[in-house]
Amino acid sequence: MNETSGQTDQQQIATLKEAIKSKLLYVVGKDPEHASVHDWYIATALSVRDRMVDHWLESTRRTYSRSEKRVYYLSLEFLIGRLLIDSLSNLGVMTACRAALSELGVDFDALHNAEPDAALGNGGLGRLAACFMESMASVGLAGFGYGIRYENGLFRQMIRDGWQSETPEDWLAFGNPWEFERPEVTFNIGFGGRVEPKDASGTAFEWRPAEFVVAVAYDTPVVGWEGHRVNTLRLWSARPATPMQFDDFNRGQYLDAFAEQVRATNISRVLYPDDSTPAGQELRLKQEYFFVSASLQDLVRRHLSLHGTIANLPKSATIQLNDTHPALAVAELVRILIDEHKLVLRTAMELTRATIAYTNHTLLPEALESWPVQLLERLLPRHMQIIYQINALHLAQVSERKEIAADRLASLSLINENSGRRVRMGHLAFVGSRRVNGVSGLHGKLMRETVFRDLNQLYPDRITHITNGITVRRWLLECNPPLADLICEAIGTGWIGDADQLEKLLPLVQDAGFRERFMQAKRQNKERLVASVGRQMRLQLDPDSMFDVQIKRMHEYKRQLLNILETIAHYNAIRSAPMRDWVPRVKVFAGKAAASYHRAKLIIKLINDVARMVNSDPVVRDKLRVLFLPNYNVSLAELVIPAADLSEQISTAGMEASGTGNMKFALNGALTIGTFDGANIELHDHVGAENIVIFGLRAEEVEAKRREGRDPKANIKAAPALEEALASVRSGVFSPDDPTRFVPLVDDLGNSDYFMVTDDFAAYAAKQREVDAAFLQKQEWAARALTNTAKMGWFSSDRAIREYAAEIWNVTPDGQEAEAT
Ligand code: NBG
Repeated sequence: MNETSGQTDQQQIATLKEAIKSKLLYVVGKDPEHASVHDWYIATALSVRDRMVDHWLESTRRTYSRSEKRVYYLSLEFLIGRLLIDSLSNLGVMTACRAALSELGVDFDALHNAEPDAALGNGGLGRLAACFMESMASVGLAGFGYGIRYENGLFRQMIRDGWQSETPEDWLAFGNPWEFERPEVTFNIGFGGRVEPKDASGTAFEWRPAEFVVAVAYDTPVVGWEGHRVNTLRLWSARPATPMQFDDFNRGQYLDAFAEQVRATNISRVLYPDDSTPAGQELRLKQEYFFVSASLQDLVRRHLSLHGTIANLPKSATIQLNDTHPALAVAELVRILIDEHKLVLRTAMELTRATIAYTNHTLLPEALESWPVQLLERLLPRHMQIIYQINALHLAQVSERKEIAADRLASLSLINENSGRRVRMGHLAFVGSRRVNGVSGLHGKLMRETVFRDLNQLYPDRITHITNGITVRRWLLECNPPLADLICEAIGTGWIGDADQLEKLLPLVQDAGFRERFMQAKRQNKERLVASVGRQMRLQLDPDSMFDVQIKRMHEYKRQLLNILETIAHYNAIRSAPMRDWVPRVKVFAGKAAASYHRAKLIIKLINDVARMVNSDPVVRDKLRVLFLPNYNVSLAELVIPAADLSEQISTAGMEASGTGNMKFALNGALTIGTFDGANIELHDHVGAENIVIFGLRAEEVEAKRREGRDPKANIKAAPALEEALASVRSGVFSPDDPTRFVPLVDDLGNSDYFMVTDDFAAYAAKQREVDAAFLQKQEWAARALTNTAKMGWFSSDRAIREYAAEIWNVTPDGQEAEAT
């Protein structure tokens, strides 16, 4: 008997089969004989979605009837990936669905692969938002996500002759069976225009926008573990306020007729339009305001319909800003409170601050958002006015605090007067929030010491940190069936909803038979990857080799360059003594570089050039393979992570805010080689020093070295293997077709080496050889890997969400307002 449906398994299979057949016939409009795998996928997804709807409506009714406090998660990115397996698994109908499809003669794996990834995000920040949505539903919180329904998500990466090229990703090409369009839920979003006094008093103003765009809602149900709660992810799509210009059309001016339509729909066209041009920048700002305004109008309307007055908004709603992209929410909420609800600034700010909280995800200066005052004045004149008022109030409060030196005013101001006048969005978010959190212990500390040093002195209780987490449903149960089955057999299924129970595996670390089975599961995953690489890249890999993996966005601070240089040094070493007993390794890389990030793209090319040479060299065959897997996305991660033996988390210390890939690998029984950075530190604390390989400079050492001045040339001299590797890259050994291709890369390492590759190289290379030796000790390796899995419960996003609920949102899992902290 199945718990959620009350049906026997056989009944469930029969019902699903009928449902799928009926969807295929009446919704897709095909008969089984002529249906493509894609048709079957749509029919299956629609049948599964039906099963969510009852739970969904029930969850929504509960939220209303119990007046549960809602958590609104505002994020410009949700890196969702596929939803079929997630939904089947959380609804408990995975086995039944497989059986139903098999009875229908449909191959489940092919069907699964027909689902496109919803790639509405760039990397960790967007994936975190997706994990958090799933966890909010799983722990029973009334979470509600708001974002943009981009027609084109993150670009598709192609590797042509070793270079990255980008093409649009059209995940909506065949429709999206998971979403419900809500044509009746629309809001007008204004841009431009003027601000006019409302009356003679000169205190009340009205914004008269010059143009409007319409935001239309699309809802995707997000089902939590065991289907108890289904929350909503509401994504906004942009439509023109007026239909096409009929007159123009009739006069044959077809382009003019649709000009407004194009301008409006561009807002939800692509994720992260290139913002290196003024036009791109304006579009990005429009996207930010578009989704903030639609979301706030929606949530204020919902609140008023239930509570009648705006005064108790913080009792029914809490808004989490995922980075500064939604920071305009502060100005927009204050505007709504002042212009529409007649509050005075001070009260409006208090209410705003009681409602909003902000998560910071990076300290990299180039990623700290700021907008030119001029642009804001033109696009959002009323908001700019309000930002000035918030700033005046804020700075007046600063002046009252005698312990704050007067020369701090400039750095505390919301407006940066230094390089053209710009609004600091991090400051705006900070001033408008009750709590501001970092995403790991180190990151929280560095926030206090660096970007928010002065604001922290002013509001010492505001900054906190909550270490990121990952959902163990997607990142173990669903992506690693061999290991998940083994764990369930050993300790039951409780860990799926309560990841701390993974600790029950600890006694089994001593059990040789269990370790053996644990490594067999790893082996199965490696074989799955080997088969896929064999098919797609025509490269034969040996599953007995150590699979050493670095997959993440391409960025200099993440130091893929350090990894590939060490690979070259290792390659040289093998070539100079080919008969030695080398531990065979497969070096796996994958990741996208921003389209305009030339240096990162050059590093991709270097990896591919090295791969070509190494993989065609008979001397190192069986000892070293290098591959760059194209088009990294959530689905590829789900294939590669379970197959990894070694996880590369090697950022320059102090630069990776947290990392979440690090957690996924460790959960799946890979050992980490990493720096003391971001959540690697907490990983180290949880799994124990003996079960992780740490190397390199610490954050404070990086800081001190940068301050005192460094000599990268001396570092290179002191590390002959690095010197040799660099010399070969520089002289064109890997790029005979263009010998000077990598000269800028090598010269930069000798001159500035901002990311400290040369400082950490020797320590990294030495640790890699220790890892080789450790890998040969199969029993100990298995014990260490298993301990990693067993100790990862704390890194569940359920834990992170509970911490947000308790420390920031003041809400208990049953939706009640907790005692204010
Ligand atoms: C990223 C950090 C990661 C972190 C994720 C999620 C941005 C701006 N930041 O270290 O680089 O894990 O956010 O918090 O994408």
